[in-house]
Amino acid sequence: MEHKEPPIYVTKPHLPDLEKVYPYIQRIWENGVLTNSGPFHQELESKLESTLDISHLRLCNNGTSAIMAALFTANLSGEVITTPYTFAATTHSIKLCGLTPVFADVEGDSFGLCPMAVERAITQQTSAILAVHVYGRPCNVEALKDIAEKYNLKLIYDASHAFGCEYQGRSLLSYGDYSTLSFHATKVFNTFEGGAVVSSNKECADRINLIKNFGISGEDMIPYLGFNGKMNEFSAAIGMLQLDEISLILSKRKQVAEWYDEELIGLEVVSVPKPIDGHVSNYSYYPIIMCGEAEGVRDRVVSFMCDKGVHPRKYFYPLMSNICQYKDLDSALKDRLPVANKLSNNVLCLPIYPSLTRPEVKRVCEALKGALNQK
Ligand code: T4K
Repeated sequence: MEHKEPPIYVTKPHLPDLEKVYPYIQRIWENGVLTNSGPFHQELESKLESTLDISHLRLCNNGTSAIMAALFTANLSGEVITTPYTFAATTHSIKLCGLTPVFADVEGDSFGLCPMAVERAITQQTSAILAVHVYGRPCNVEALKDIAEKYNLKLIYDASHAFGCEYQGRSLLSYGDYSTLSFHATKVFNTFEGGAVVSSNKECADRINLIKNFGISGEDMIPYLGFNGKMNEFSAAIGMLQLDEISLILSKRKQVAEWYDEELIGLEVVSVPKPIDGHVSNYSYYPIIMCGEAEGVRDRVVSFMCDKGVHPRKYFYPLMSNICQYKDLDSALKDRLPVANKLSNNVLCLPIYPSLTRPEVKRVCEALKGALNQK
């Protein structure tokens, strides 16, 4: 359908001024070091650790290889309990590492794994829990830690959405044995493609370094199985520039979220997830949930909005337990995942990014309200 105004997509990457990029490129050309832990790579690692107030961060070439590096390093076998309400990268990483994903349901408020459902899914074969801080909202980290300790399981967080988030006065990345980050173009902090693993101790972080470098520890030593998960110098340089502007990026995102909050007040058919006590958000996504059970409403809303040039996204649909690679794992799966199925059919994420303007937010909300009036 025709619409005159430019499209508004779910996100738009923040980019540093091109003028600021040139000197960094010049330094790469002068150094001749393009990858394999070059000077920008090392600088970015330590700058990220100090900015995020964490230790043991190791850069990777994307968020997926960060998850795989964590799974490999944790030395797992058998089954990994995980959430179906996530991006394909989480579940596929488990399978690609030769492990079996076992889905447990999520909580309606945090969108993260439900601890009781996790405990019910534990078997003799379980070796780890891979949870996701969906939209940067913290999982029930205390309960998951208790379960992991009780059953001697590794606890890994896919924290791809959680850059800069805090929970109970400390970085959300400091919970669990490992937290993995994505620095993809669509993320709060982007290096075009990129990612990182935050480990709970130096020994594991050192091992991540080996795993993401083919398992090589020296010219004549290859003690581990590994792959190429290294970040290149250009991405690391972009990361340095993005980090200089991270406060501005986060405050602009917060402003956009507040505009939405104002615009959506009183809209009864839609609910906005409530803030979680003790959580400092990075406003990486602005999810809304269609209330009521009417099937297909969310999809009609999305297509109506797209016709108006506004492109929200159904993060996360389809649910990972419903896609062909995983749906036959367990015939009772669908019945065990009522909350995840409901969210997956009713959530949409509205556009949010630092350069989104107030009139654009109004346009998004008008398209949403128009769609809701149609149904
Ligand atoms: N774990 C979780 C929980 C994740 O959400 C992700 C990634 C990962 C792990 C894996 O991390 P990486 O290996 O990717 O580092 C996007 C992203 O590609 C993906 O990184 C992200 N999650 C996911 C939630 O969203 P798509 O398929 O929606 O991307 P795409 O290309 O449709 O982009 C969305 C919108 O962003 C476009 O409509 C326009 C805009 N855009 C996108 C790109 C790539 C731009 O304006 N410029 C760009 O360069 O998956």
